[in-house]
Amino acid sequence: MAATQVSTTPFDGQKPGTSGLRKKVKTFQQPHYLENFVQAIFDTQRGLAGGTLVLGGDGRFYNREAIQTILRMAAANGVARALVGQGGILSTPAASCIIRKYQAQGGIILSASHNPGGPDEDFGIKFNIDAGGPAPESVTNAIFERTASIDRYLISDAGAVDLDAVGEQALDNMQVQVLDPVADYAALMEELFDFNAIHQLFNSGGFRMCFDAMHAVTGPYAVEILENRLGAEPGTVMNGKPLEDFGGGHPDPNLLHAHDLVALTQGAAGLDFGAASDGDGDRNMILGQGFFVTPSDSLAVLAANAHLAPGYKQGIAGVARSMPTSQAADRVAEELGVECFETPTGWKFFGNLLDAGRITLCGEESFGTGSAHVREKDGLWAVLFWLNLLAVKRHSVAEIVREHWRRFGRNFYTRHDYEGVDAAAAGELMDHLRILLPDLPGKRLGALTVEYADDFSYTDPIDGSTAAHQGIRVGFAGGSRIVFRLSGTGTQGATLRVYIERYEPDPALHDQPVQEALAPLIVTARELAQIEARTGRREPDVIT
Ligand code: VG1
Ligand code: CO
Repeated sequence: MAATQVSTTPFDGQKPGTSGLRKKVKTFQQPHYLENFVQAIFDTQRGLAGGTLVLGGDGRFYNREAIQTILRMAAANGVARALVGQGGILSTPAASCIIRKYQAQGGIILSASHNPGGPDEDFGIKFNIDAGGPAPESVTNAIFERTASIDRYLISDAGAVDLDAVGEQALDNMQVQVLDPVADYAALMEELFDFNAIHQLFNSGGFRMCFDAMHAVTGPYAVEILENRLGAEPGTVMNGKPLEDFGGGHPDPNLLHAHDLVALTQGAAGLDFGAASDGDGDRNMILGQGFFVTPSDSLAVLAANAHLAPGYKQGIAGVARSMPTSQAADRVAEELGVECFETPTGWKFFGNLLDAGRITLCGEESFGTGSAHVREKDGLWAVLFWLNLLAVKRHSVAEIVREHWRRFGRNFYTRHDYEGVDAAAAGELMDHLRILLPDLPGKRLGALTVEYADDFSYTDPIDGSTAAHQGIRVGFAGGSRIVFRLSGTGTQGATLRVYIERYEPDPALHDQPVQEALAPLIVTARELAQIEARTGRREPDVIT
């Protein structure tokens, strides 16, 4: 068998967004489309030749075909060893864990995360660097530039690898190792959390929980860790079988898309704990009985209680949150006397801070929480962290969060998404806001006075790299904020995200319904951005 060189021509728009290149499956199925992007990775990431590549995906439609193609290209490009998840499966955090553990030179993760899957839905590809995290912008820009001039790719004509047989195989001169996708990850979780305490909680008789894998990648991980190792009742994991189309659902763990799970936690007979993860296993949603923990609060609660989990008993070095994430974690960092960083949206911006030991925990409002144990956000990790807290404290989820609010105050928080908006109109809306910015400080909007207004830009404190135009921030006296940005993960039209936050120190006012507590700010946001006039939308499609 031999490597063949195939002539090709560039495709427009192979620019990775917030988290890799995401397009419709049909786009990826065009001849040479996947190959061009993958070759651009090999052409720019020279360390892969002679090195180790980790490869796996969330099991969505087209995963297996893409993996076979990438393996044949890896062999032709001189990769010495490929580590592949059995069945082509690796959750995003497990891929990060494996890159680090086996000191690979990088990894390719096939996923469109929380976007639906199937022949007419979405597919995605992402490159992770040797530290285990998403490639920084310098790398994704180089890959994108290469896609614009690519004229050939290399591919072996060898036959298919048996993805289901754990063990070693050869593909030309490349060694292919098919790995149990769960084992290394599960071992890492056992190092970080008190499995005995969680086991006892499960055996205490009074604790009932459910984990919704949403027919996505975390099914096998959750069954092994929660049911087999921790002794949760069989059936604790619902929708645990990964399906190519996620059962037709939207594998996004939020109140809208995980409604079956949410229903199980409602009412007096509701479960004590509910949790869910997304398509590729890096997001998490945490629920108590009749209680939803916002991801921003979850980060703050974990930061305040980290010392209760064995992996973090020394305390945390610092914490980081993406800019639109609520400022709840900032208050905890201040009290702990550790650094707090505000980064642009997307996990790639946490990598340098984690590598440098400046932060231990980080998170995003978009159901993402993680730590220095890997370089991706990690859904099951967050679930285990919460279970560890519950096992130690023996309080309910709601009690833990309410106690946190009493101590630190509550950051009321909501995100309103307007999906499938006309892209030109969305761009103009953002331009309109940019024009308003210089005149906003000092102005009264509704009952509040604007303190600052800017288009967020970030300078990485470790390597000095910069990222501009990361979202419009309008901050008010007293700590309230409105943030506007356009999504970088969609595949159709534009998605406008409006993030709204208000700080409330008074415990007597902590129980208001969130949308009510934020109602005046929501009106201000809509008026300021002229959302209805510019998009034709009166109400958002998704509220989280
Ligand atoms: C969204 C979230 C962002 C997250 C990204 C990837 O990006 O807002 O916080 O990092 O998805 O998550 P955007 O650009 O659409 O707002 V995942 O679970 O898709 O890897
Ligand atoms: Co994801």
